[in-house]
Amino acid sequence: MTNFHIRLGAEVADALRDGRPVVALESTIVSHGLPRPDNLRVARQIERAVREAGAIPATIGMVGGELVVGLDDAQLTRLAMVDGVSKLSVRDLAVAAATGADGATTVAATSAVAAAAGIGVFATGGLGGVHREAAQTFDESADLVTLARTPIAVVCAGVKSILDVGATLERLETLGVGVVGYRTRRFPGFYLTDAGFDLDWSVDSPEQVADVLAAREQQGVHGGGLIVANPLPTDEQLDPALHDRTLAEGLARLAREGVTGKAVTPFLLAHFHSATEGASLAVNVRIILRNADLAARIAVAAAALRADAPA
Ligand code: PSU
Ligand code: MN
Repeated sequence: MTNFHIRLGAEVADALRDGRPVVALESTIVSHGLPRPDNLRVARQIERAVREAGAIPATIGMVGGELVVGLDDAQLTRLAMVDGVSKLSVRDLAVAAATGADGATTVAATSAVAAAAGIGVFATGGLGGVHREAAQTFDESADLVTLARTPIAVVCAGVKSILDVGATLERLETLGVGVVGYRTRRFPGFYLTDAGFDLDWSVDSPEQVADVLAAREQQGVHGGGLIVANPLPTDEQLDPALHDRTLAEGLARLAREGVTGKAVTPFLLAHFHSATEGASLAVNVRIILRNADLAARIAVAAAALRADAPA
């Protein structure tokens, strides 16, 4: 293969050409973040949530070396079900294409590819960030540095609670990544409603997020990403005691089994799913569906704003 251009799914290509709302979705949560066979069912549910809120879903991934924006159902099924799907961050995209790999894109890679394809809104569960022990291991997700240079709005429930949340917020500040709470001034903790940190800014509606994006573009001063932090309602979060216990066990197993690098996040997520007997999975699914819905409403508001703007 020598044509390495990004391939747009037909529906996504039409929508982008017509200026209709599109929401990018990542595939790492499907291939590496959720257990089979629930992952495929959930992947389809996420796409449905985007459609129900009026936007076109564009799940991004690599199939046989081809980088696709808007995977079709057969491609989505392949990334969900076959063994040997690589976890692709931004740096892996070209190598994976040249070697004909199947790959799932992380938040970093999905953001970068979506922005390159002209998509401005992305929904996921939780971002990567600074790992505990990062002072020794230097383990900080490429999600952070990539968002610093990528003009996209990412709707998420904060960063995974397996991380050092305070350090992650400090790094986002340093890197110039905007963070707004959706109807909250507390940073969410993924499985938990509140990670224990205040936010400077809160937005109240999809229209207000669309205004932020329009302001960023018109000012032309800062082209980085915007995190829209959308917490779970407290009655839908994982039981905090169960959460803390599971996390402590997971971190101990990580050290005992010597897991490092890009295996850390999938390992801890899998530990949560098995140790909570599915409770964390149910919470994880609710998080993603809520974020997909909000992202779609933001994309709809942004498209309406573009349509109103004087040419
Ligand atoms: N959040 C989830 N599930 C996931 C991930 C995040 O709820 O599977 C994935 C995302 O793709 C994110 C990646 O970009 O984990 C971060 O991995 P790392 O820490 O290796 O950068
Ligand atoms: Mn890492």
